[in-house]
Amino acid sequence: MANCERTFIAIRPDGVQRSLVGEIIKRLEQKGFRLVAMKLIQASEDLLKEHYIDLKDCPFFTDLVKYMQSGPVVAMVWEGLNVVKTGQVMLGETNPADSKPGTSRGDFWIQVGRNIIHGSDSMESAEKEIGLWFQPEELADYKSCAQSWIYE
Ligand code: IDP
Ligand code: MG
Repeated sequence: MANCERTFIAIRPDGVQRSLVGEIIKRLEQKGFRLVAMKLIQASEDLLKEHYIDLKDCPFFTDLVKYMQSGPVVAMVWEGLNVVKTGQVMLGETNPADSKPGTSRGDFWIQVGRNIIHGSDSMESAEKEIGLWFQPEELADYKSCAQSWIYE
């Protein structure tokens, strides 16, 4: 079902250190997306290298993994209609200059290597990333009582 699309969103170590966890979760909650899983985790090097495997040949790969390991990350799964695409729009762009006010990156971030948040870029990456960061039993199975007020 389209309303059950899922994405992986992570607040990165700088987002945690800068006390943006509540603000970022608030935005996703208020939008109407459903929180399916969440944990504060100090990610291992192996997990991060696998997570960013597509970027392994980029010159910034080592720094990226180091940055993601520099503190805990809030790993989450969010669900809803078009959540992958809409989640990305809400997060903002990779290039700081393109991230518009109103997006999490646009409002809270200046430089590409410290951009506070990650979101899956496609349904395929979402599925891969959710499987990488969460065990199936960590995904909560519950019905949101607001469902019929959010969807027709
Ligand atoms: P995204 O986070 O907007 O999806 P990706 O292209 O998937 O961007 O890159 C993953 C992460 O790698 C970025 O969030 C950023 O931290 C880092 N990164 C991307 N491009 C650069 C760069 O040109 N210099 C330094 N770090 C970069
Ligand atoms: Mg990406």
